[in-house]
Amino acid sequence: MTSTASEDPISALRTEAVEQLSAADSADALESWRVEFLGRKGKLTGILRNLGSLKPDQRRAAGAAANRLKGELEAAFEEKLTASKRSGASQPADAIDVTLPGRRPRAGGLHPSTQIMREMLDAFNEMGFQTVEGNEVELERYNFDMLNIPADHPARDMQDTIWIDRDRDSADGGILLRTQTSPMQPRIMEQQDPPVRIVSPGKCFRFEATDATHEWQFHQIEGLAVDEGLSFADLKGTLYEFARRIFGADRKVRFRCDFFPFVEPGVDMSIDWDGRWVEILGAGMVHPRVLSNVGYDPEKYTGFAFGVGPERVALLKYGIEDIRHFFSNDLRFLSQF
Ligand code: FA5
Repeated sequence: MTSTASEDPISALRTEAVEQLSAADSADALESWRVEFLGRKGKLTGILRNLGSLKPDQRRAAGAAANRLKGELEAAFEEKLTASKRSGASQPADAIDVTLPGRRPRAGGLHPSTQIMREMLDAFNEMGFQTVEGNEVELERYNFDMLNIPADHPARDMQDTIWIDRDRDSADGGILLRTQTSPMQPRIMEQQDPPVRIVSPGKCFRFEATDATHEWQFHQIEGLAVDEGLSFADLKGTLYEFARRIFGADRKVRFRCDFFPFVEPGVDMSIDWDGRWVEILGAGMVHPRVLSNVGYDPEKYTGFAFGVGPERVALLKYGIEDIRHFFSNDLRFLSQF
């Protein structure tokens, strides 16, 4: 309803203000209403300012009516504001609703590779192996030459790899992303005299055709023990114990002859996966030439070494069907661990 010509200005303003206040349905609309009617330049203030132009007898009555209207409108505004706050109309859409039941905040977690690596390292640490961190960017000399893999050796082809600087003019050869954690063997032996008993976890990179059990980036844990009188029985005993701790006593384990230029003899170890053998590590007795390369006396010392893949171990332990899940950053996979 709008004002009629016969209404006095105060009654007309009351009618207009009440109508518009009841139509104001948001915090913004309420604020606009307040400015329009009660603000410093608002309509009611305008009426109050004009009182001076009235005759004295009219001025008193009009002043009282205008002040009464001001009180009414302020009270109506406060009431509407409180009601709209209670109903949530004045809250932004993303405000926290304190009436909802509590929800657990989403916490981050350790990557499954990190979890399985920690479990594996714990097992080796308990057997007396000390953890040593290594570097992912490696010199050709440590990744290949010191490990008895000269430039023309076919074993290099199997790990044809990611070079950072291949044709560097240096006695250390080129620089590459390491293809295995085995370069930690000569690095550690150069730094200390026997006895040595270390495990070294870290990432490896290979120019690899990927499939369910092969990724182009993956982790390995290198193990190395060198002392007087170490034999192949020590190697087998250590790896059997490791498998028992990770997979339980009932899981079938298989050793087979394998070739790695830096061990002699060499083996690989596989674990039964529903009737199928899946290789988890390569190992062997440290080659006498590798011992000589770092200045150890191969007549006096012997040692064993192994390189085990944590993602392969996790496949078998948790029944994951494809190794490519590990680095595809899919939360549906990662949040299961
Ligand atoms: C080696 O890398 C040797 N350095 C292991 C070794 C160390 C032998 C010390 C003797 C003495 P191999 O390429 O087989 O070997 O890899 C060892 C393990 O790393 C594999 O059994 C597997 O568990 C893991 N691995 C190798 N390639 C991949 C790959 N592409 N994706 C995922 N895991 C891999």
